[in-house]
Amino acid sequence: MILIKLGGSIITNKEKPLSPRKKIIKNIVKNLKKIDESIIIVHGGGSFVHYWSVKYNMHTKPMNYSVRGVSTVKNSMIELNKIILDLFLENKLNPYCLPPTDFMAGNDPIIKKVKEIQKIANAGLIPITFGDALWYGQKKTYILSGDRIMTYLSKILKPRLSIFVLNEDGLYSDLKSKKLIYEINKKNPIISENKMDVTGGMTRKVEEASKISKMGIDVFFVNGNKPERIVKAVKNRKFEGTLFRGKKNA
Ligand code: IP8
Repeated sequence: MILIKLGGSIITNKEKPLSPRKKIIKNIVKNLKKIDESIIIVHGGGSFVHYWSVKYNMHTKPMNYSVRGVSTVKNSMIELNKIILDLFLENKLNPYCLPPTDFMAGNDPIIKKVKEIQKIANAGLIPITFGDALWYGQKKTYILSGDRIMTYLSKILKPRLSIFVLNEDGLYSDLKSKKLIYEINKKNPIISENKMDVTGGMTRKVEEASKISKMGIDVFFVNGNKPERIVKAVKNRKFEGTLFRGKKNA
């Protein structure tokens, strides 16, 4: 099984609130059709959801956030999720919408429920889940990032590969020249912060990718503007992007 995160920066126009990039999503979906293993999709919020999360000052820490904010973030995420589901269906793939409330209790994954996701994927459906505003308990809520979901699913389901689809070629050693890092060998690469992203943007992605690779799973960062690279990563062809090589006990 292959686990794929469609980052918010690739599926939405981050410069413009509430704007999906339908053409790019469609191109990605068309390439996903070329993969003949089962896949599970996680997607981010991009300019749909982070716009509201920033407005209502909501973060990943469980707190008493504005109930209006929780409702609005959730609603906006559902809107983006529906756009993605429709594009999968229109392009003859069979998505299975799976909000994280289906497999999360507080901020813990429900192992039995997560294992069920694998069975859904094995049956030929494509489970699609997403980052969300979630109930924590005792009047508290929190923002669960899709990147964190990647780590939970990787830990429990042990995919053959975990892929983060980005709006960039991968990680750069130098932002000016955009010199690509083909393989991460530093323990904690330093990444610049993005203030518009309440869940931590690239910093969180690198953090979660490092955790997943330490489970012994290869993690790829690839550019979704060139979606054939996703297929290349899966089919072990000449890969372009950044690899976090799976190393147990690293
Ligand atoms: O874009 C979105 O998930 P992410 C989380 O993967 C929310 O961090 C609801 C802001």
